[in-house]
Amino acid sequence: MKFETKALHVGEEPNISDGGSGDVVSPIHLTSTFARDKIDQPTKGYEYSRSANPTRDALEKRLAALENGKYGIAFASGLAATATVILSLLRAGDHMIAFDDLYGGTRRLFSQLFKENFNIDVSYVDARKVENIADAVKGKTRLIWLETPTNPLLKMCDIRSIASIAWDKKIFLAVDNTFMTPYFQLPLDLGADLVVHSTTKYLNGHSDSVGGAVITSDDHIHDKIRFNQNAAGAILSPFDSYMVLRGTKTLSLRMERHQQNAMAIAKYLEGHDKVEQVFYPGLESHPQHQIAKKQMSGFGGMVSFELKADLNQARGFVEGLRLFTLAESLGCVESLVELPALMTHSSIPPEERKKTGIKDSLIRISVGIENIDDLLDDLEQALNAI
Ligand code: P1T
Repeated sequence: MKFETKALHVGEEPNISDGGSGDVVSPIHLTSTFARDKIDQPTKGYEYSRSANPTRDALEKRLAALENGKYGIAFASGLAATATVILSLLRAGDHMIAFDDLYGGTRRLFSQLFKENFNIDVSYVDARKVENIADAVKGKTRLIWLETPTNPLLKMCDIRSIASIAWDKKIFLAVDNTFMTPYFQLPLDLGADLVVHSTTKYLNGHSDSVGGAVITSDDHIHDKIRFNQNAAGAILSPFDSYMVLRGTKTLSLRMERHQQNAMAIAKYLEGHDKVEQVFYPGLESHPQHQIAKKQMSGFGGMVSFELKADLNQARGFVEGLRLFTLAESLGCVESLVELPALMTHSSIPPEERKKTGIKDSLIRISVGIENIDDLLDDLEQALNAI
């Protein structure tokens, strides 16, 4: 099956023969526990909803199919997924390598929880240069963690080349595919061992659910993460599983529209005299446009740009937008805007932000699926007001 077909059918086959009612849409199995005939084993395969639940199963099957993986595991949030991966693959004293541009909350988790409390050593490197990854490998390196494109600067790295280093050195490679979604990028096909998602974003797509996921084809990785998810408990609820399942059905249509609008906005901003620089993988001016074309089948809906302005003027600009909602998060149908230095990346110390290139005048927009003319009009009035 092709992507759009899998997004509608995998995990939600109507059951009309085997005593089922023929629901076309997966029911929301709100039960916390499951009855059994005999004490020895669960009669229908389910015991307790932390361990497994039919609605979550349906979503996990679909996510696995969309990422071309064998297993999907759905979590209570993107960070719950990330934390469970680290708890499952690393031990105290191990080392990991991470892209130096990452969602601020992911970096906070690595540096302020795993490093401080569990002595997990993290080297942040500019993964745009593959040699930087190779140079950072040490004896105890167990994991490479990438976002590509990154949050918020839309930097990219070559997944296939980094996967070959990981393979050679027997290090796990995890790629956070939240920005591109499997519609535009398939990290497992490029050699990654695991894909991680914040389903809060494009996969659900409607700003009404917080969730996360891990997808892998590796039996050993799956078994460990599945065991630890049950042991530690960071599961996605049946209701949220249903929401994400529903969201995936229109993912392909939404991503096409997000991208179309984002490209138009990136080009508009690039030609504006109050804009210093625009970061969008689809622009030919993006220094890594060739990598984007090589490993992605589209460029997504996220655009960042620097204003020729100071922090106060940047603040005035984002507060002056009328249609773009000033809010954290991304990947939903409505357009959002935020100022990374004061919002999503404020937990990163200013000197680290500076090193990575996150300036105070950097604006990040998550381009929604509204009519493009209305979005451009809104940007125009707010830019004029600076
Ligand atoms: O918020 P949560 O579902 O826990 O997902 C965390 C996360 C993981 N990975 C990426 C690439 C992300 O962007 C996020 C969350 N990001 C935001 C809330 C944001 O506004 O950037």
